[in-house]
Amino acid sequence: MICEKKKAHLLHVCKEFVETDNIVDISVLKGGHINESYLLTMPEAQYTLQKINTHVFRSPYGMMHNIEEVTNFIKKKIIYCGLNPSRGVLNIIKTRYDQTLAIIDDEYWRCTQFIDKAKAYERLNEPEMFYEMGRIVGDFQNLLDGFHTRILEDTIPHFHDTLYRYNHFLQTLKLDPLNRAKDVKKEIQKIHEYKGCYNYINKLIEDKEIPRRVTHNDTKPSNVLFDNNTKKAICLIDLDTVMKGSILFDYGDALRGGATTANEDETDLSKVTVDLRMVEAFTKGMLSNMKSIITAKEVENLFFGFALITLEVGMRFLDDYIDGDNYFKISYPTHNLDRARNQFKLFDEIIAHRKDINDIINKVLVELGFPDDYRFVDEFTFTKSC
Ligand code: GN1
Ligand code: MG
Repeated sequence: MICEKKKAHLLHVCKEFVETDNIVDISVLKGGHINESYLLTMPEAQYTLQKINTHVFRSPYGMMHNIEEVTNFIKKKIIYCGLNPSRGVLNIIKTRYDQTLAIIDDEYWRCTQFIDKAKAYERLNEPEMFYEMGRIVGDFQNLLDGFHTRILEDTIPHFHDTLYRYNHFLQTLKLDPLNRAKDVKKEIQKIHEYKGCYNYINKLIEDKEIPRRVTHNDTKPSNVLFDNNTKKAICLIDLDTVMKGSILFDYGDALRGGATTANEDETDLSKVTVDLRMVEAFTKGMLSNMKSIITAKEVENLFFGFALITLEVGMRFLDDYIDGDNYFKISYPTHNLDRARNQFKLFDEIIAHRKDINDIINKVLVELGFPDDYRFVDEFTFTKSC
């Protein structure tokens, strides 16, 4: 339910994008830890209206610049392939003055077309659907092949720079504004234990061992749209974090959210483990669509991406908990701590299933006919001193 005061404010915002006399309905869209989202229903179509969280996105215009450049590029590729771009990519609705953002009372608002007869799911329970997600994550790379990373701004600098995240965590620990650190010593210890691993992926990029790509950076299942009739994945949504990065994080983040047996905030940790069927489904979908793009070095490090992003996200939840919950939206006081513990348990399960996961990756590579040098070599262990 939206209160009258809020409704009046929303109508004021809507005026920038649509003819308010024709509005059929406005409702809250749940999901997402950062922005505030609403579903706007008009006679001709539905739209997503969002208030940008400027505490997180300090450069909203930079973010919209990235989204506009990437979606325009994808649109052209889709048209070139003779397909329909209205269902294959996010469509930004500009303001009446042709702007990507409306600034109202110091708030930044944007509007995008809500693709009809399509749906995003918080959890994907069927391997077939997760395979589809893998296919669309791979397709995102295909569609952006030829798009130069230099066009993009670093809208959240160091977003997946795990070492930077660790240093930030150390700062938060030092400040410990609510005196919470004393109660989470075990969790803090876990983060310290693996500090030797945090720079590994970024070093691979810096040393040009793996390519810097245009990546989505938030590939959770709820950020994929599925066609209601065909159940095929149509496109990736929530392009807020599109920046330059590594496919290892997009791969890992997708598994973190989709190949776990429990929700991100499940507190019964005995329920949290890796669903190997889902690992296989996603890996198959993604690699089948990236055969001509992904490098052997990237393939070799897919497992590492899965493990590292899980620890990184856990670290960010714990950082925010100790900091006083200023970043992620929470529903109760220890929500961020519960999320962190959940991610640490998932990390332990990933490590425990290392051999199974790598066997799956190798099996998929053989099935898809990748050359022999595209294999996971089980020499590298995610050790505390890697
Ligand atoms: C945030 O807003 P949402 O839910 O799409 C976060 C991601 C985290 C994710 C954890 C900009 O994404 O990095 O992985 O929560 N987005 C930002 O669920 O920080
Ligand atoms: Mg997001």
